[in-house]
Amino acid sequence: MFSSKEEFKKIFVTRMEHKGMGKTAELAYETLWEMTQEWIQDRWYRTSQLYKDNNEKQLYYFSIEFLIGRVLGQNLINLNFYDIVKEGLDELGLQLSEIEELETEPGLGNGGLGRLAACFVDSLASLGLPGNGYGLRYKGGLFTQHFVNGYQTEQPTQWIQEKHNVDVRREDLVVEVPYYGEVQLVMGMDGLKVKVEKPEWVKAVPYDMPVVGANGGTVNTLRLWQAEVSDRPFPGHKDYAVYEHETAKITDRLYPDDSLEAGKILRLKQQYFLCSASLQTILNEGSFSIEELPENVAIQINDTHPALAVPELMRLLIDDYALSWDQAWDITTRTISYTNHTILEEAMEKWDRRLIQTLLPRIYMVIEEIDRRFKESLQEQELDDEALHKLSIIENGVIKMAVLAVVGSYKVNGVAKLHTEILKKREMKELSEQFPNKFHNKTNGIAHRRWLLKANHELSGLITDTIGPQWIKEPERLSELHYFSQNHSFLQDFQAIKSLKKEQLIHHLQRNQNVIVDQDSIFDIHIKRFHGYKRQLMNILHIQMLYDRIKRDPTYRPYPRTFFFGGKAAPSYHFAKQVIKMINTVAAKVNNDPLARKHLHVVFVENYNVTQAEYMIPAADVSEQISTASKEASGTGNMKLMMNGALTIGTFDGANVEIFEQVGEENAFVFGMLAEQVMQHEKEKSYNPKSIIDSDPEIAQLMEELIKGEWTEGKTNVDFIVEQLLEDGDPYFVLKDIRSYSKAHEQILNAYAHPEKWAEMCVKNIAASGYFSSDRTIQQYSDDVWHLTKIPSLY
Ligand code: F55
Repeated sequence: MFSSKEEFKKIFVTRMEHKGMGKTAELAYETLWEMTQEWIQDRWYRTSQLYKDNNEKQLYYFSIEFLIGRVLGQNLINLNFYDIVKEGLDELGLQLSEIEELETEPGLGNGGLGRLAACFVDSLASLGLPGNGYGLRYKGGLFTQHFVNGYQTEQPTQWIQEKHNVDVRREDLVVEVPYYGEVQLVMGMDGLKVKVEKPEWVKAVPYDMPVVGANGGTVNTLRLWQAEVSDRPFPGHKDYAVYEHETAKITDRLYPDDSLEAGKILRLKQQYFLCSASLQTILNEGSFSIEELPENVAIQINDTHPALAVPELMRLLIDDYALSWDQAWDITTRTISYTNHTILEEAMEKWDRRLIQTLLPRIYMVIEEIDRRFKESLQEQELDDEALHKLSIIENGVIKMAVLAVVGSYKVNGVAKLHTEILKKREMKELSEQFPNKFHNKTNGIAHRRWLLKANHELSGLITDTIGPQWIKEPERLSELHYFSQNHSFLQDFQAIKSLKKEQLIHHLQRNQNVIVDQDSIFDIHIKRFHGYKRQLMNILHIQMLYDRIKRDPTYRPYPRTFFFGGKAAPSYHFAKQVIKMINTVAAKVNNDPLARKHLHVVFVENYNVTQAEYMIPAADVSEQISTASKEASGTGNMKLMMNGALTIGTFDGANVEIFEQVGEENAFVFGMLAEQVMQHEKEKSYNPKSIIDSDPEIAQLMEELIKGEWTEGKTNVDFIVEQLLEDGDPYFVLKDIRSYSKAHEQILNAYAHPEKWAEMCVKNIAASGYFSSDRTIQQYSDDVWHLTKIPSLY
């Protein structure tokens, strides 16, 4: 379409002229959008033809969330048009970055899990692998966060823009999903058959989005389902208006909870909607005999949210394809595999038996039979009650989705080495003993094309100028930067880019939030969802300690630091919301104190999302990864920050462990309890936070101030926090770890005092970050689980 800047400008200008008058930036956005879409269409079509012609095995990644972020800029990057377009627009007096700002980010996810799915589809396409995403087309993505009087408020977010849709409605591929109804046995041609009488049908309309791989070589599909009223006869056991209303609600909005299982009927409807619509389409579209499903299709379920895929596939194979139970089970358990993302008890999905029985009566029968047969298979072993409890799918009126997912799939993985070990040795010990070959690790990764190439185009340019462009295709080649980690001029260039990215973040914040940040301060960044175990509380308590020290000790005048926070709390998560309020309160106090302000600045970035992350991550000096050891399954922000040359202050948790392994502990700031110690304390209930207070006067003073209300403005918002720390036994070991955390921060200050040495450590981090590209993760999944064949690149 265009291969040079001049050509681009010519086509662009002609198109703009055709569009006539209007706001220039908006017209430019539309024009760019159309131009890239046209480019993509042809490749998209050709990719699907190639898959068909070669009968390629396809992977379907089922996920209730795809946190894709803005699309236009990423497509330009992956098509290698970004530079041409940027420079061309510059010459026309337009700024690409401003045009990009016009796109509303599709926030179809909560956090790590949803973003991982987005990185994975990027990597699949970039590696030329036949893999597609299946998800839901929520009308409203994750809420927009505002602070009112320091408290989080939530506002619904609409991302769908009628003018330039990022997806294509596929009327030709509509399927119908059945809810409710009565299960009956009917006599068919070949014996008794199960039939669900008078179900309530909901129409599932797919909307397809192209997923453009690196160099535009492969264009795969992200298919998102939208719920609409069915054209089929309505059974009439409820008011049609109620049915209409309930149907619209199915894909109306994303559940904003990333940690507590909601247990709500609407959530169950969403999950089934995704599974049923996707499976029906996969079976309809396949050009193979049903017995060969596992050779032609792999289905990966992203956590247990799509675990109903197991009984739904069984139902379709038995009821619609007339297979026997054993045949169906063999096929199902060779097609589906499952990824676990958490060991937190409260996040483990459990469904009330009656809820499933009412909403999905046939599915309930299938689950019951899976459970019965599994229990029967265990009978010969002498298992104690504890083991039987851990191995049961249905127990005490609830269905445990993780057990169903493990039993119904051929591979089960954790998302970092430590997490997988904990799954195998503890949380899922009994299951892993039953199925020793099922369990494996796949350490998460991130799409370096978004988190380095797109978010930090300047650093990417420097890397390419230094080691050549090969690293883009083979990110592990970033290791070649190691040779330059002591090269003075390279380090200077790196520092200049870090400053530039800080400046860009400062401008962004000034424009959006009206705060002014000191560019020369240390940018210490803590960005992630708010949760007790992620310990944003420990960070803010530490800032309070620093404030006290500055006030108390005239010799303590540390180098200026800006502590950035970003993240949302689930609307129902009271504790997390109190921590948000507390950070805002502390920020106001510290920032308004003339003495403290010279050394400390606290900035809470409102409405943290993918776009904000793209500004914050490249500007970071320090990456806060301070979860209570054993609790964070992996973390992926840790990888993004490392790849952008931030140094990690972190615990031995999740993928931090592997980050330290790759880069060396001497190039990070490691502190805190080990997972083993945490779990030991939990088991023996042997930790008492009061003992910390008795032995550490500084912590004692801080707690006293909190109790006295010195950190609140009249309102007693910290009461709840103090109660958790003292009365409730400090479940996330905040007081236990805060001393060693503080020491690690002192080490940071010492290291930062030597700029060149600091830069050397940053570069070593970048050099060691290639392992954390999701290209590596996806290749490993493909080799060990999905067995996909790379198609030759089209271009
Ligand atoms: C969303 C909905 C529910 Cl009901 C439960 C959890 C979530 C969710 O968003 N989980 C999530 O983000 N988990 C995270 O997954 C990441 C990718 O594997 C990990 O890096 C991270 O450790 C984990 O917490």
